[in-house]
Amino acid sequence: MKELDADPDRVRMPLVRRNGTLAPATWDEAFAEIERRLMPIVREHGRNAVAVYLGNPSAHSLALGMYGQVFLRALGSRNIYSASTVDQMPKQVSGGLMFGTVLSVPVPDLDRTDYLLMLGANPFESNGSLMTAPDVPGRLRAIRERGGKVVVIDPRRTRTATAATEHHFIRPGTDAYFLFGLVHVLFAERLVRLGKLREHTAGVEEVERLAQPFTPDAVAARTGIAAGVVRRLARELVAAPRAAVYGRIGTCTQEFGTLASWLVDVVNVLSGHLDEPGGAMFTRAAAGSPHTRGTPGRGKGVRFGRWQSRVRGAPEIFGELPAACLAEEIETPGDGQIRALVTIAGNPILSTPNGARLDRAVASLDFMVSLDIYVNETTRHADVVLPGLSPLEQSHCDVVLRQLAIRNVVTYSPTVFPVPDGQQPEWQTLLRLAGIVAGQGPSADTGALDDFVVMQRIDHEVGSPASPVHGRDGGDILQALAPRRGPERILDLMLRTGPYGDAFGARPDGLRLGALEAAPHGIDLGALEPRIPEVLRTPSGKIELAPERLVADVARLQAGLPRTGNGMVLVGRRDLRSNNSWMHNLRVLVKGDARCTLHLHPTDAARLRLGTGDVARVTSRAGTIDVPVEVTDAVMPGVVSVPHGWGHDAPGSRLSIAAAHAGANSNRLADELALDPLSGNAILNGIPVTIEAARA
Ligand SMILES: Nc1nc2c(c(=O)[nH]1)N[C@H]1C(S)=C(S)[C@@H](COP(=O)(O)OP(=O)(O)OC[C@H]3O[C@@H](n4cnc5c(=O)[nH]c(N)nc54)[C@H](O)[C@@H]3O)O[C@H]1N2
Ligand SMILES: Nc1nc2c(c(=O)[nH]1)N[C@H]1C(S)=C(S)[C@@H](COP(=O)(O)OP(=O)(O)OC[C@H]3O[C@@H](n4cnc5c(=O)[nH]c(N)nc54)[C@H](O)[C@@H]3O)O[C@H]1N2
Ligand SMILES: [Mo]
Repeated sequence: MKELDADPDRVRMPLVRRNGTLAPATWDEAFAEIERRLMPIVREHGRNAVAVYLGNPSAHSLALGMYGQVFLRALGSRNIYSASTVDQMPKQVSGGLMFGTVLSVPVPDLDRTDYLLMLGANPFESNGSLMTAPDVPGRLRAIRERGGKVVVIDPRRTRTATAATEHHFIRPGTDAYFLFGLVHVLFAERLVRLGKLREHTAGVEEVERLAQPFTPDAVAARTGIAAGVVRRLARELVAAPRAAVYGRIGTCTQEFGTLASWLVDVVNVLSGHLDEPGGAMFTRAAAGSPHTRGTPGRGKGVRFGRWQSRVRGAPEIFGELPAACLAEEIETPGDGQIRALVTIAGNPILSTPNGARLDRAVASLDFMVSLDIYVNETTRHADVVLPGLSPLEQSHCDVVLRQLAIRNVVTYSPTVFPVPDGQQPEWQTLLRLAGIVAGQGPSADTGALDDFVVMQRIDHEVGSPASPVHGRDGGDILQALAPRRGPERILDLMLRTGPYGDAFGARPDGLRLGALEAAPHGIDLGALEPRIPEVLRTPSGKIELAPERLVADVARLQAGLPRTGNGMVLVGRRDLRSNNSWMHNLRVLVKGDARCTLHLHPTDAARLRLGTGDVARVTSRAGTIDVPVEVTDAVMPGVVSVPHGWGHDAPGSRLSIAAAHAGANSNRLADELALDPLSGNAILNGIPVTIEAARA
């Protein structure tokens, strides 16, 4: 935190491109430049000509999360892209279809479980993900200490796997087969335990029928996990009084991402562990959760595929398009071509497939604006860079990830340092951008816009029959939120109208931001509690175990069952001292041995005549990179691993320390044409590659 705060390379004032280079400018100059360059594009080519890419930190920042949406609504473009389609979109789709909202994702009740089956996750490096808690490694160790069991399925023997009771290598991209194998055994051996979920679950017979071909023997050949292990794990899962299955990056960013994500929860349901203490449960977050809103137990369900991307016809997904389509939408002429791009806290040239192609595409844009704290591989192409703040200069409440917390908790951190002179909070930056694209010019009154934004939210609350403030006077509520402004005002409104809220006086002991400010260590709202059927928002009011769109994709899975390819495939990995692409300019995190290496199994190394320290040339359909080899039996034979987020050698970026630890961009190998069809998610694991020695 200190190094990030003090980093001299961090951008602290707006930059505007003048004669080809990014030069310091005032905020007024920067917004004037955006007005001057962006609005003619909108007028001449329409709103879809402006694309937005939202990066990962926009899900972790109050300002970006709340006001990013305001900007998107004001812009009104269909060309919205985000890191979600190189990450968790498959889980959002499967959970949405099964349980009814875009964030209906059950999380393992880590502190009470006796048995955790974990696929494609490495919390000893990542500390979790769709499972939010401090010290996840400690909590995993505690499972074993209380006599429980942790089973890890991963093509690499990770630190998490080493600390687990049991680890099995799996051929990348085959988790759906393995999980269907478990489902097959549950039915074949009459182990299905629906318990109290029986009356709330539809589609059980359909799942039984679908699982027929996926016998333990059939899936063993495909996955590399022996049939006996599949049978035993299925029996153990059911026998364990409290058990949960959890899948993460490795199960999402792959060929069958949505099917694998679905089957994780199918197994949770069939083994009797969904919505049970110690099983896979739904968090009841203090703010922002879609499944604490509306009518309990029933809803509209989720909608996606409402339109298609222009060039490839890829599906719209919860209001956005697959990030892997961005380059072609910039490159391909015609009506609706992207001519301008706004990136918000993202580095898609390193994070999304075929980075080299995207790099060229982005360089060809007519205009680009980036909200970021660095000039990096992506933002170096911007015509205007609008700086964010150091984390110590921003208040924080992780509204999104708390919705996946393993306990109902809420915390709020005020700013540590004031906003320095000449800088401004990002919510104001986003409001000024919203003002520009709404046609109000470059100097819109952000105070008035902010009042308008909060009033819209208040109107929505008082007009919603399910809201605890339904029918109240909106003006009174606005008054009660004074003198707060910006994200704090919206957060207070969300907390007070949320499931624990004070409902502006109706529940006097209820939650409000003031209570959080008085509780610097946060407020514990208790252990997770069973929430079915109340949590459901499907049109049927049931858990949809066999949603039509998922069922339709099973044919594709079945078609691949006999496949036996024995070529090399690439997977990724994370490291504790790295965070995607943007923590590499901090000396404390990059010192020591190089992190960006190719993990190669000894038998493959011998065959390829490569040793530790040699440089390998790795080639896929999409591209080629050279990476130093690290021979290790921690990776499965036939599988190699390179971490993503490296490749800091681009001219024009301003990352002096990262440049000295450049590494290679593994996403030059990821294929932008290969998507999980249901979610539009990129396939970042299980990429076919060839490997040879790089010529010196
Ligand atoms: N091959 C492969 N590729 C992957 C993955 C993988 O496992 N394998 N993982 C994927 C996943 S899970 C993710 S989430 C994506 C991440 O993809 P991205 O979000 O595109 O990339 P990040 O590296 O997280 O970039 C975050 C950016 O936000 C900036 N930033 C940080 N804090 C702030 C702030 O407060 N305000 C502003 N304005 N900017 C800020 C940083 O400087 C950086 O440029 O990568 C994906 N790519
Ligand atoms: N230190 C650190 N922490 C982070 C991040 C970071 O970059 N660094 N990134 C954050 C972000 S944005 C996210 S989304 C989370 C991700 O959180 P995790 O998913 O826990 O993170 P990974 O370490 O990428 O773990 C994915 C694992 O999947 C394995 N894998 C690859 N392919 C397959 C497959 O086909 N099947 C199976 N079963 N496994 C496979 C990989 O070998 C890897 O061990 O981490 C977050 N936390
Ligand atoms: Mo992520």
